[in-house]
Amino acid sequence: MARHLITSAIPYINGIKHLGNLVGSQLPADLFARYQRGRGHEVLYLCATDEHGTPAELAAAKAGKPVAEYCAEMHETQAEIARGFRLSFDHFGRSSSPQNHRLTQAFAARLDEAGLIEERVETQIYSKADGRYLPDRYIEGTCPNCGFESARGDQCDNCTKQLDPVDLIEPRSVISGSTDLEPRETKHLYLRQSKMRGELSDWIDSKADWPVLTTSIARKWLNDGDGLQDRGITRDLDWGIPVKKGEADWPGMEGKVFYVWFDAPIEYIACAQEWVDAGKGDDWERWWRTDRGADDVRYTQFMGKDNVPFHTLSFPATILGSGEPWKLVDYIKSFNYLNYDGGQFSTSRGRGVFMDQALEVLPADYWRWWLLSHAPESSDAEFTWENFQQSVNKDLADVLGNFVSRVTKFCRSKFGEEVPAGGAHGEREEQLIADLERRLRAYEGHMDAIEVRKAAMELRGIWVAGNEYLQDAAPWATFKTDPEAAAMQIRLALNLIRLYAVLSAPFIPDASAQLMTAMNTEDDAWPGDVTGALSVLPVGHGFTVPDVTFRKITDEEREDWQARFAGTRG
Ligand code: B3M
Ligand code: ZN
Repeated sequence: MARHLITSAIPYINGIKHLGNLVGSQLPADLFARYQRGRGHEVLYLCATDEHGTPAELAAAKAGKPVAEYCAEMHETQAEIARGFRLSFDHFGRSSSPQNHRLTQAFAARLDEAGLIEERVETQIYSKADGRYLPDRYIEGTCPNCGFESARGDQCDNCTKQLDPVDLIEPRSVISGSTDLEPRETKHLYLRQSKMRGELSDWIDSKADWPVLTTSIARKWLNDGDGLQDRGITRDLDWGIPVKKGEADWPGMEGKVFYVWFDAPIEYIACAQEWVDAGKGDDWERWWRTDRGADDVRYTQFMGKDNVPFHTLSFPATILGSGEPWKLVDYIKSFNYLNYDGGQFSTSRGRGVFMDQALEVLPADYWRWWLLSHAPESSDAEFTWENFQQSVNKDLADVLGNFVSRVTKFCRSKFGEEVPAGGAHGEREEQLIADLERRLRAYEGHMDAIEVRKAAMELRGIWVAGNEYLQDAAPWATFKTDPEAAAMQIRLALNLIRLYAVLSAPFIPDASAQLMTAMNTEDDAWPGDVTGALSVLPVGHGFTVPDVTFRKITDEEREDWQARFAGTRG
């Protein structure tokens, strides 16, 4: 039995995520976790909310709530929606946890001891009225380039020019509106990751099996001259993890917090501690410490391409720099973007389908199937309602759903609600079994390699093979001349339904559970071979006809939804 540690990028706390976010991290990670559990392996699948940084502060201010309260509520909201999508986290933690505070401060102390932290003095904008330094996004003013009056400190939304807060004409605080701003000197900590270029470069070079998308982004940052610059890991904010050297104060760093991208990946480890402290597990070190057994663990991370530099360079720099025996990631699966109906998903403009809305419209399995079977792996992908309707109606309703309904209903009407006895397999059955055997191995191969689209295609092929068999065998016709043979065909088909439930569970867990219940079995063992799998339900085994497994999407619904999600979410 292998052991799989699986993490998906931890979503920002500042709102509900859209389907593009979902398919780029949590959903494929869940697919892989379910698959590995199904194969009988030990899995620890962790995710959390990413709760620090200016986006969290700004979102809380907009909601008119204290940040801590806002984060606690939004964490619950995101957890609830994740349950709705059947994301099977072993724990859904919080980067603001006490465990992450302690661990982040401990990492900073270790890096300092290793000579990898440098204190630097720099100039930043201080607001006297607000009594604080203002990060770029907290400053607005008139754009020197186009005259737009609400340009942000980092960029003008009107002409897109990249700005520095000192460029702005009549700069003012976003918090108070005060124009009483002045540049002041302030001290910050820098992680000297440039000292680790060689080590990081060797490590990336050793990952010949990684997706090109992952390694090409990592190499670009490594080799882009200043890609691996030393990185500021502290900020002048109230909300975050206080800068400390382990448990000790850090002179000169009072009132400062760690940068969100420093503490967020450390939460992957802290989350395992939270999992233990919540009473769900008893040993986190065997997953994370190579001196405590984690050498045997295979660690896989899932994320969108924009997160790759932080996971291939910054976080490994933290881990390697600490000099402690932490587990490093073995495989990084990254994704391109999912676009929405001729444009981009937009959180600010409410364009596209957000996770909560998706579940209001249709159950999780419909979305899971479309998203996974169209995962943006080799290039960006696009969600359109036409394509969604077509996939659902064809793959789920016509192919899988229809097979289940025809087989169970025919059996009930001719043989009753139990697996019928009958003759031996003939040539057509042997041919089906050989075909399924080949397809099963291909499916396993794609799932092991986390080739999500190819795996979905193979699974669909497995469903189609059953349909074609049913069409050729035509038990309804066979029954008229040879009821024994028809019984054998149906016995095989009923067993095929159970096999489909087992194989499809990582993609469509609810439908899979429904089929298992209908087939009246808890035997969800992954098939050793197809012949064996097709004799699990013995003659005389009772079953029931399930309700409709998947319904079709009508043209009218499609048009309604298209209009409803075109923009400006309330
Ligand atoms: N929260 C960005 C994102 O959700 C960031 C990921 C952190 S992973 C440690 O895309
Ligand atoms: Zn401008």
